[in-house]
Amino acid sequence: MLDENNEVVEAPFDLVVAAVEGEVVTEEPVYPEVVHPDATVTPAEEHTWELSGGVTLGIVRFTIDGKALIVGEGGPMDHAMIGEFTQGVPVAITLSSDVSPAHPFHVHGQFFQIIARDGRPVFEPGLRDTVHVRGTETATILAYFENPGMWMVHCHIAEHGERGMMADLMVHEAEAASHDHP
Ligand SMILES: [Cu+2]
Repeated sequence: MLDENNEVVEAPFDLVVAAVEGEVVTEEPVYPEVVHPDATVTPAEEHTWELSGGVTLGIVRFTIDGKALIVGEGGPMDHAMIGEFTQGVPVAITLSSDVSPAHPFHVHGQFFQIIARDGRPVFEPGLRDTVHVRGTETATILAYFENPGMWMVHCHIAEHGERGMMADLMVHEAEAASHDHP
């Protein structure tokens, strides 16, 4: 330790004894491969899903496009349909939140890139299955819809999903579209 004149003085007792043996090796950290947004992809359609919520008659509801999309007639997993898409046809979807709670919004079975927030292009590389929509912002995703079938979309905060921010979407197989050809 040092005294008031910056002279080294013997400590009255050992504070810490540390020893390093062997050779110090530094390594570059390993990052996963980055998938950059594909600027050549033009979405075939543009959709907006309005995320909102509030208290009505003392009951908290979280909504997409103004509706709590759990229908509930067939049980707790009975959801309304939010959209129909075609396999391999990319679609831009703007998730627009007008209330303060943030929504980590999850799309089952599909991958997408986050291409804009509040309408401004952003660089958030990588394929995602969840986009964090901050309160009172919009986030635009470019979804590739590569996996056909019926898939769930929902806020990943369980309370929000179970109180309405949960729906189904349908991705039709690409073959169905090609039947038009002779
Ligand atoms: Cu949420």
